Amino acid sequence: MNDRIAELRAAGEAAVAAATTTDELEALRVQHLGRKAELPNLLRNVSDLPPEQRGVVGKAANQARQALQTALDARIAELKDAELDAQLAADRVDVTLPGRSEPVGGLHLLTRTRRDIEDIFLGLGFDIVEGPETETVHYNFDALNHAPNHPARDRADTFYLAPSPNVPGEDLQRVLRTHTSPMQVRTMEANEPPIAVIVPGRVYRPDSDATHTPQFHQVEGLWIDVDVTLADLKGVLLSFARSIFGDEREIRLRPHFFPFTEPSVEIDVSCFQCSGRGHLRNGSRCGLCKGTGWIEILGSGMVDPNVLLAVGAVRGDDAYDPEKVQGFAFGMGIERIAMLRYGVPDLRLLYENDVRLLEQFA
Ligand code: 2NL
Repeated sequence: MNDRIAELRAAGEAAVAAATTTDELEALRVQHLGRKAELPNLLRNVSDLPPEQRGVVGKAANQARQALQTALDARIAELKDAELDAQLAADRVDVTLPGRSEPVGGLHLLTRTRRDIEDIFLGLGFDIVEGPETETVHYNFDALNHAPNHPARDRADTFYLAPSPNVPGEDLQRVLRTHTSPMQVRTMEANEPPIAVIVPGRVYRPDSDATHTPQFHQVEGLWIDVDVTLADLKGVLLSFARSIFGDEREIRLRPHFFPFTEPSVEIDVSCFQCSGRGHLRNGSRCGLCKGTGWIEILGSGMVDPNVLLAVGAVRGDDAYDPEKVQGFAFGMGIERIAMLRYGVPDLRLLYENDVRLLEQFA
């Protein structure tokens, strides 16, 4: 009996030593120590032996079983380590390598256009500020020289918000801002001249067609100092037009009206499709500028003294006295600039998030 036990132990230990995978070892455990294996059965049946053999055989079988168990555990631990090392080596990736796929996606045309506009004005010395999308009627209209009966103030002509009487300080009538100009006013209230800022942001108007959405994006700008003139307006906006539409561009100023500027102008850029000729090389009429050679890109003007006076009234000083300082302001729709630059025929394409539109310009 003891010989058989020694045999079983030796065979088991040899098999364990020869095993090369944890799966193999699991099979060996079942084979040598499982329910149907010989050694455990031997132990289980020790009580059937004659009393004088029970102690010796039981002890030897128990030792053999424990030895096998220990050998199995040790070998399993060893192989698990080795298998993990091998797995880690095989799965190793160099996270510093550049990606292998073609670049996917890209910035939205509106984001790219806004950033390009921002870069140009940063280069000209302007700061960028952003303001709230809901504004008081004071900042959106009154402070900007919009007369009390101005049509843009009509309830049917813009989005008013229900007052929030429970919020302290929220007892004033608010609107979704119709332009970013309120932030220029806030900037003047908080800073002495000279100031030169642009204000990009979302604005809201109740229009909806191929070239108008109820929500769109604007960049407005303002430069105030003791001697800023219409010549500066022209120089800055010519520089902008050339940066964004090409070095060959010219601009022209057409008289216009805005409530907050006097005089006011609309600015056209010479057509970058027909180089301002109004017709293409084959003689056909240029579709982009509709044969005029000019494309409207933004509105501008010298800040109306009434706007500076309203700022002065809030500040309670003469820092913005219109006899001492003056300046110009301008406003443009980012959608319009993006559509012109990228040849997008319908404004709504910019909001449908069809990747085929984005991919064309990636
Ligand atoms: C347009 C025209 C414009 C302004 C915006 C402005 C702001 C202040 C004072 C005076 Cl604080 N003016 N902004 C001036 C002229 C035109 O925008 O067609 N925008 C899309």
